[in-house]
Amino acid sequence: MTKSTSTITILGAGAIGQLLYRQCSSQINAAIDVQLLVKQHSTSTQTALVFDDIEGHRHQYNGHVISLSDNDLSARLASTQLLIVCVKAYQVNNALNNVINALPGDCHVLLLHNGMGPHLTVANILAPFTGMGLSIGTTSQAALKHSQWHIEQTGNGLTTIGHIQGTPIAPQLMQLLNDAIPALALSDNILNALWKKLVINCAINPLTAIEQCRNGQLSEKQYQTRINAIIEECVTVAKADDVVINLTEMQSIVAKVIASTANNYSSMRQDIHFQRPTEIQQINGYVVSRAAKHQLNVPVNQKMVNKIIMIETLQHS
Ligand code: KPL
Repeated sequence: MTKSTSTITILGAGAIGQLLYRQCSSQINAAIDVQLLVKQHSTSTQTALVFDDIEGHRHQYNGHVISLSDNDLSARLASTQLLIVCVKAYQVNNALNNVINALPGDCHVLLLHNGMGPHLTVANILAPFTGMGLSIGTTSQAALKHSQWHIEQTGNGLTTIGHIQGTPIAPQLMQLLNDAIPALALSDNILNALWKKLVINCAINPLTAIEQCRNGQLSEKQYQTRINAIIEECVTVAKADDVVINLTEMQSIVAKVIASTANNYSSMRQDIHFQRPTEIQQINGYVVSRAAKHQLNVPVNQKMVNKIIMIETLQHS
């Protein structure tokens, strides 16, 4: 790694973590560097990575990967001014707790994961670290992980970031993110953007996981009643949470995402297929828990949660 004054550390080497690493590392300069932080990694920090871009071109390059189990973690993180958390939604709290004491006191944390919920607890984790700021983001970029260090970008899309608390992301780091991530937008109403992405995930993810199908199959007529019911329930709960989303607009967005990602497998379909834990609690489960808070009934979202939990339980029994 070249000598630099600031480092962006990306926590989590899933498909989106590696995609952001690729995008940010193509913009590094003498003042800003980027590294990937993973749970376990060999002592070697230069790792051979493969990135297939959306036009089908393959890029092989060396990436800077460090491990949470590194004895010298604090030194490795000493210049981290921005930590981008790209782990699964249910791993966010643990991942952050594991790293927080090794981060500099003025580091900014950006959460970028599917689903909702962790922002409610992360604000508490960060509370004692008064110099640390928090932002949340959501991305519609899509990538597929073929093997540990080989990803393929499968979709372009908007990435939206919103500042939640504390000092905002430093301007030079924001500039790098802007140059690195195509279609990056700043939002002063990030909860609205997160809810919209949540509704998309609520409608697509559990059904494709239950059916073990590609997203495109959901355009068939047999799914429309369930998809519409899921969306309607979500919009009602969002409203009770003071987030206004237009029902017709949301139905058309979901239909567009199904069409534009027709060939993709959703992340939950993949999780069930590979017998990994899913993010159901942070997707339809979040809607169910917010509905309970407002004494609303969301039977179709509840059914999705029950079915996915049943499949996960059967897989692990
Ligand atoms: O975000 C996604 C996911 O798979 O989690 C969608 C938008 C459904 C694309 O597959």
